[in-house]
Amino acid sequence: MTNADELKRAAAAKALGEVRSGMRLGLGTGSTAWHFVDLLGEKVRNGFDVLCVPTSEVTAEQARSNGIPLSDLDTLDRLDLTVDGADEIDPALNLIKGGGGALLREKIVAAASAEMIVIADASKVVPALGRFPLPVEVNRFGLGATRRAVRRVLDRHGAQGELRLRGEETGQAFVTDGGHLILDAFFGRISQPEALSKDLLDIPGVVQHGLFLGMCSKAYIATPNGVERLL
Ligand code: ABF
Repeated sequence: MTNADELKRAAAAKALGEVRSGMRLGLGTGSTAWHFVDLLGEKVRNGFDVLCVPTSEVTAEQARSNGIPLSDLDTLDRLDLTVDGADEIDPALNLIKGGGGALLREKIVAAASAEMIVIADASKVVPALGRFPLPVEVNRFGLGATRRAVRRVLDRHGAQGELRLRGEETGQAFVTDGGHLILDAFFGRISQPEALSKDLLDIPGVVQHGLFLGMCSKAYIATPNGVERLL
């Protein structure tokens, strides 16, 4: 295992320490969440009783192959806890997520959870959000109009860079589990995340965006000197 993987696994192990038998869990997506699901699988095989809702088809497949029982939010009303990764974490635990393309399901699952814990290595902690491009999930219909509307919002919010359709450079646009597309918005620094969130969601073709504001209650951040807890 690489050093980076060991750090991710250490953060995942801390979050696992908060899981109790009988809990209903949201399972995140990405390389850090992968370690959490892997470690949870070991506990389940030793008799731990959990029922989980995955945030992507990839995580669902990993959970199934680990013998972790799965359900969905049609069947379950509320979840006790969601554990997920992030692309950026600010000092107030606001997040940018969606670099892996699973932001819509991640946000639906986190919103249905009493608590959300983020696991990450220290490279994800930033003084202000925006260095990582903000993913904006959009409907395929009317892409051109939606893209222009998103561009106008970015200009009003001082975005410093371009708006890219994910995958366009390869000639094959990235398609989410929900069948949507992703526009990546290059900011540099997002000075008013709440206002930006509202302005993006006001565009009819925008399905969701990767700003997770006020949703995360705790983060376990792995550093070479150990795992730190941010509250
Ligand atoms: C998911 O995985 C995403 O929201 C985020 O984009 C990404 C983080 O991935 P990793 O843990 O691989 O850095 O949580």
